[in-house]
Amino acid sequence: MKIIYSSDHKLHDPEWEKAHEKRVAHVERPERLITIVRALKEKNIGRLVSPTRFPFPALYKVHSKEYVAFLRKTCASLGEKDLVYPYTHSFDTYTPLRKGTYKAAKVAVDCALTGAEFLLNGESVVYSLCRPPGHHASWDMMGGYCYFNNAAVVADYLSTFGDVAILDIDFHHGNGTQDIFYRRKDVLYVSIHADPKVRFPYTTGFSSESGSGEGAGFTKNYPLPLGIGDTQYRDVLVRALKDVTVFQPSYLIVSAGFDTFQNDPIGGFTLTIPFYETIARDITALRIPTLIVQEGGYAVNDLGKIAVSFSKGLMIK
Ligand code: Q9C
Ligand code: ZN
Repeated sequence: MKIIYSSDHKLHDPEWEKAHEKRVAHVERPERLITIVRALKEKNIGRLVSPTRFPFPALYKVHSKEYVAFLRKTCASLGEKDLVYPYTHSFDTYTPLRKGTYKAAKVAVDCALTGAEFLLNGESVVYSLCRPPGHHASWDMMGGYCYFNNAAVVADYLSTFGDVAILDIDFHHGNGTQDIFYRRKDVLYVSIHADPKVRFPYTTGFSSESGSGEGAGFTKNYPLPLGIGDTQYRDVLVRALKDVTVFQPSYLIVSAGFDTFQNDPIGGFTLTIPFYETIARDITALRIPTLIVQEGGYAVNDLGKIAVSFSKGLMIK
């Protein structure tokens, strides 16, 4: 299995975020991917491949040129130590810009697109280690630690070759991805996440949101109460995978967040490490060419083990 990775993600280090007017350590740290890559190497899992640089048109299908330019220019204007929370193009106070953020975010998109290229060339499962994550970013808004929506860019790109399903298993609802495809019937969005009444992003991800216009019925939300464990999660996963099967997509993109893990510092489900292998097996059992796109997951001490477990389930002959 090919694993797409670039160390350029380290250019984005959010360092701190605001919580009740105090500065607290930011959880979306470079150590997340460093740990995952180290563990995969140690266990000899997969083959690391560097992303190639893609031209901008694919990005401009999902994000406005004005937003992309705003990110590029704002980051370029910053000094090495600066950290700013912009007051336009942002919907929360968790998603800061640093000098290297734009470059890291662009490389994350390239990691996803490079993975897609391998699918088009006949690979069955590819794992793109994207960082920063993407599923909260919409047309011209950053938020939830996300700047460019890696999964959405790659879904739109692949949709020119056939129908695409996105399965989002991050702990949080992917409001950005949902928004981008809400009116489309050629990209199915299915998400399993924490009840938005109690967890970020709070205003989207309710089961009543199911798409509109031509896209009516092509968005499916499965919000779950906090405390959910392996068994209950799997029941819902099976239902969500059924939605994917019925849609019969040519490609499947998985927004894979590991913040569903029991010890995640900002999560609230109780999934165990071995269960990630089961999730991956259930996904690959569909036999649809599949791109895994890394989203959240903040239990830095266990992320390596989680990624190893998940990857074991991805490896099909
Ligand atoms: N101060 C992803 O998992 N809320 N984003 C955190 C803690 C924001 C998570 C509140 C959570 C965003 C990609
Ligand atoms: Zn998340």
